[in-house]
Amino acid sequence: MHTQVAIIGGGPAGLLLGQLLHQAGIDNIIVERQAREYVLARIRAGVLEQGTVNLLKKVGVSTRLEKEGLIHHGFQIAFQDESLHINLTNLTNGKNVTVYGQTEVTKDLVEARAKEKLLTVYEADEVTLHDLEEKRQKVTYFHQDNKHEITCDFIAGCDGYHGVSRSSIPQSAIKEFERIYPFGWLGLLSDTPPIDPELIYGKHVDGFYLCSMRSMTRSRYYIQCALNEDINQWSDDRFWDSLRKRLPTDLQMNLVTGPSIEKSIAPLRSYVVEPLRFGNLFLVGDAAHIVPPTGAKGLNLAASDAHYLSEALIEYFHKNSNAGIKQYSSQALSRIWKAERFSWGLTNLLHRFPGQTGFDQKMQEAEFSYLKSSENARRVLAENYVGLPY
Ligand code: RFL
Ligand code: PHB
Repeated sequence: MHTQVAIIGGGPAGLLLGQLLHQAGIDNIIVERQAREYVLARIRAGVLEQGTVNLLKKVGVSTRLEKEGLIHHGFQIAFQDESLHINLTNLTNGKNVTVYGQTEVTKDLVEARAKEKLLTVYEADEVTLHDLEEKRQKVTYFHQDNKHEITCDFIAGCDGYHGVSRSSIPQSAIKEFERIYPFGWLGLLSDTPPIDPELIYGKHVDGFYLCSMRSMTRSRYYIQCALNEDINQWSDDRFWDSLRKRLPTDLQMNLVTGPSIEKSIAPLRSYVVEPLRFGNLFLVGDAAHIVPPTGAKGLNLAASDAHYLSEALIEYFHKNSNAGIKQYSSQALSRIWKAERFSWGLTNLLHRFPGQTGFDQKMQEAEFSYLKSSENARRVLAENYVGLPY
């Protein structure tokens, strides 16, 4: 088989890139390690920047998003018993974010791809990339014990943090930057109405919490937990009790609890690899960078990377110009580092760090107090939260 662009990984980055390229008449094949059902069942992000929504509109997969997505004009930050409203729309000249689950984005993209009869190979084992520095590359994999081979002009590594793409690049050709946080997030999804129409990011002496949602009847909550926490030790009741205790007193009464649909622990990490290109392999999304989920930036960065790379490849195939693909890494990294800074800052502000000193606590309090007193400070926060321009 031959294709112009072989896309490794069928998560949001790979699927969106595939649609953007297809729309420009560039053929592509997605090679995905997991089964389709597994990919469609993953519960992850919930907040989409306008840029991400615009890209989904551009590739024609926004019907359900426009019907079911919840436009949020603001969110709350709670510090112990004090709350601060961040009015995104007023602070950013009319911008907002859309609450629509990554699970739904993935489903819409998978369906659009199937409708266009574009090839996605699911359950591909031992995916291996070859000849990355040659004019023509090769991707081999096993499917139901048979070996297959795809030749291509470019490879897009969209296979997440644990994928094969980044690890196919010689260590000497890249530089990695990383911060691992000494805690995780324990998330719970339930068919209960959200505690508030807006998201609440909170800080309590017990640690961070987030009240989010998927719809007005489905809630997503997170609490900061230890890294070595055993999920089996967390009954639903224990989760609800811990969350309720962290909420501002006046909100505790509003918490509606119910059985969990899903419960999982995610570690928190900041990570960037540079550059995003090796030969004719390009890294996109979580394969290239990880942000702690505090700023809701991971999926949105995957979308902006897909946008930049699609433009570069379109320029190559349509105008026979290398200029875009030469720029991809530095262009994407410029936006990535700003989102890294924002997510790191919000993580530092809102979490309880083990061994945190009185000074560290005072720094967090001073930052919250500054946000309360300065519209400029809130504007900076809002501008980053809605997403920096492409
Ligand atoms: P994905 O989604 O990990 O998809 C990669 C795909 O590649 C496949 N794969 C392979 N395929 C072939 N060969 C191999 N060797 C392969 N290895 C892996 C995988 O099976 C998978 O299908 O990466 P992608 O597409 O770059 O998308 C990134 C996003 O998923 C991620 O950044 C977000 O989920 C992060 N995130 C959030 N982002 C936001 O923008 N807003 C949010 O509100 C938000 N909340 C979150 C989050 C992530 C979380 N977790 C679980 C870490 C909340 C949480 C709790
Ligand atoms: C979510 O709803 O899963 C979510 C929302 C905002 C975040 C992270 C996760 O910052």
